[in-house]
Amino acid sequence: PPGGPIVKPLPPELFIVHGSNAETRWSALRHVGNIVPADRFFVRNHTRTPRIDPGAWRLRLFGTGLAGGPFELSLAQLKALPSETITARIECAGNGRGFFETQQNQPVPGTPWRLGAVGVARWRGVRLATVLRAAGLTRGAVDVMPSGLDDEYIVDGVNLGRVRRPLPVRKALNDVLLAYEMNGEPLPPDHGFPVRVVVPDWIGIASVKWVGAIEVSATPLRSPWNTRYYRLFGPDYPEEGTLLTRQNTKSAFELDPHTEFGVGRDHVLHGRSWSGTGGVARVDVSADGGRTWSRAIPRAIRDDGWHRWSYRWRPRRPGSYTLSARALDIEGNAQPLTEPFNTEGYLFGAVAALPVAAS
Ligand code: MTE
Ligand code: MO
Repeated sequence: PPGGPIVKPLPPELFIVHGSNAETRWSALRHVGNIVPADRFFVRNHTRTPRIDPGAWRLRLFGTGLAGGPFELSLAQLKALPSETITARIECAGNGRGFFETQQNQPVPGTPWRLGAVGVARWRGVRLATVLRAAGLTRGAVDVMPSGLDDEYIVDGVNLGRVRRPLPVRKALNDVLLAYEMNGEPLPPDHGFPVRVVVPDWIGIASVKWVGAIEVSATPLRSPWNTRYYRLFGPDYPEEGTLLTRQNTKSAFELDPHTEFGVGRDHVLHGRSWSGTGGVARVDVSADGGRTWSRAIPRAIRDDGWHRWSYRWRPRRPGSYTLSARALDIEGNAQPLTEPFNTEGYLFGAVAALPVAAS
């Protein structure tokens, strides 16, 4: 379903716009370091970017998982709590969805993202654990459900309410941040000003933007975003679907499709691989559509958010070539060559072919 308007400029050399969502062009990361600047970071809005008065903003915690009733914080009170800065990647569960159709001939509804619905930023804020404890979290709490202050989401005339998705209390207490800065600046409006949730390694929907309330519950919570959306449905999955939590592993070249290269010369190709399953161990690259593979060279001593690599390539004859990159995560899982179909087109993690040319 279509989203709503984005506030920041979306120059065509930096973004591919899909209706009112926008993905980063991979060529726009060619000269960008580890951290994606906010003005190049993808945007995924279910409706539209709201404008929120930071002075009037409150975070309200409530529910059966708290002792002592509802709890409220102003932005000044949140900022007075101990802060932390983390590098974390946010990636839409649908990133790569377009390849189900273009590469596997399996059309699916939803935004036909290529591979640009992902970004890494430095996020500063307060640990959700700190706020939950201040609010009187009880030992019986099981689910924590942040909800956004953007418009209610209406699909086919049915109002599904505010964007919200339960998070198990275990994850909420582990590494989740209530962020008020992105890359050293206040969050931009499109990325959740004044405060968003950042859930490292999980699908993007967990990282609720413009958070206004958090329900803390002693019984499991449900919302459309953990029942009808963000589950894998289809012939390979159980009837009730498989709940999505962590991201999978993907790779991309910092190139636009159909880039032209000079024949008989060396070219240094740059790319990145990333994984929600703990990190990338190794990346192989093929320039012949997957017949032969060679090892890519890491570009950094230590990965932070993603694994950046390079690969030296010399096309010997003019014509069309297919570039592919395939990562192996630290658990030993390689990106597959085809992705099992699911009806919503989530988590396309297969090797994506990039057509280029040499002349
Ligand atoms: N939070 C709210 N309140 N409303 C939204 O539409 N979209 C989610 C998530 N948080 C969304 C939201 C989805 S699907 C993704 S992928 C990420 O935000 C995108 O974050 P970004 O726009 O900052 O890149
Ligand atoms: Mo998303």
